[in-house]
Amino acid sequence: MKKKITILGSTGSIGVNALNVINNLEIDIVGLSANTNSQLLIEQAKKFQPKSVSIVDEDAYLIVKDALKNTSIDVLCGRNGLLEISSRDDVDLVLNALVGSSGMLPTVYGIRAGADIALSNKESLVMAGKIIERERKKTNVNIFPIDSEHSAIWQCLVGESKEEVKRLILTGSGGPFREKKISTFKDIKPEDALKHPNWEMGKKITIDSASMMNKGLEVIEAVWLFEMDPQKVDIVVHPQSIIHSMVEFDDTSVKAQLGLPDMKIPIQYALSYPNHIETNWEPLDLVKIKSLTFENVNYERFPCIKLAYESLNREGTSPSVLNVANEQAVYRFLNKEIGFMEIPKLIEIAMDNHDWTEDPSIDDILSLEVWTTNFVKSFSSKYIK
Ligand code: MN3
Repeated sequence: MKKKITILGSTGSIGVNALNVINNLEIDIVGLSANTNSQLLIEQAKKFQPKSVSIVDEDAYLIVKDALKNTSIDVLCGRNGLLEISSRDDVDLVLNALVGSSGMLPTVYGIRAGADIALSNKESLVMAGKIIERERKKTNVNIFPIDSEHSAIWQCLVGESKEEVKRLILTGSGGPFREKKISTFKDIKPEDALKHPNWEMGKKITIDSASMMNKGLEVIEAVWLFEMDPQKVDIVVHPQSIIHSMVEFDDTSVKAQLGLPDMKIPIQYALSYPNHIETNWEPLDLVKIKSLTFENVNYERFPCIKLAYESLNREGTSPSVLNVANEQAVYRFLNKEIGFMEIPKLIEIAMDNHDWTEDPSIDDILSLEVWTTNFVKSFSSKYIK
């Protein structure tokens, strides 16, 4: 029987890749969602004939509604439309490729509706890891990571016992500023940060890669996905992005997963698990790559990583605030309102000043999201020391 799936964020880079990948697989598209890109959503809807589509932007909704008026496809609108399409009980799997904190609730709703989640939206677990773990166990659904590092760890753990894992080793490319003089970091412009050496990604995640906050968020993601103690999750810088991550076992044996840096591989594995399905993609040629190198993380250069570990240390609401503050600080940086090195400073100030609680509910996290957003948006950069 064909697997029935919904793709949230189908017009973004992960969503588009996912729709390319499913040509290899036995899959039925039940729902598609987009934020503002009406033209691409219309094209995708005509090609894949889902039962429903949703689009957040209201003007874009009118365009999609009109274009699909002679079809049986149901067109939903706004944040409510997105949540409705996330909660359908006739899907086997929801692929969440939304960007940022707004992807958290759709993950929770998908789980509550009994769907497995193929999760590219790492912010879901950073914002609400504990709640998502709890909800997942209640409905007994799976979360399959669509993040190259977590897919690598997942593949390394197949057939292994988690009790024998000594540590997870996340690899990170180090981004475009791995070798840049720290004294010149204050002059970094959005254009500089948007150039990533190995991966093609959206704007938000590209800035997160430049600040290495992306790696920090991935540490938190790994803690929840693999139910691992934060002390057992390490990072090593690996500029070639060929080893996607590793697992070290108690006997010092290390397993790694390798591949060219192409998101199609983790996307397909999340949809085809436990199988590796044949493709015509370019194979990894290690002789051509010649050398793989490794370095320690420089925390002075990348304070965002330290903040991510610190948020895990503080537990409770701290990782949620870290995540939302980072998102808002990144937008302010992209708008040229603050400098690159003010991103971690704003996050730290928000973490220190929020109303901390140990075991927040979804509603607590949502109100904290509003608080943090306003706090970071309105914080005058002249007070950042
Ligand atoms: Mn990643």
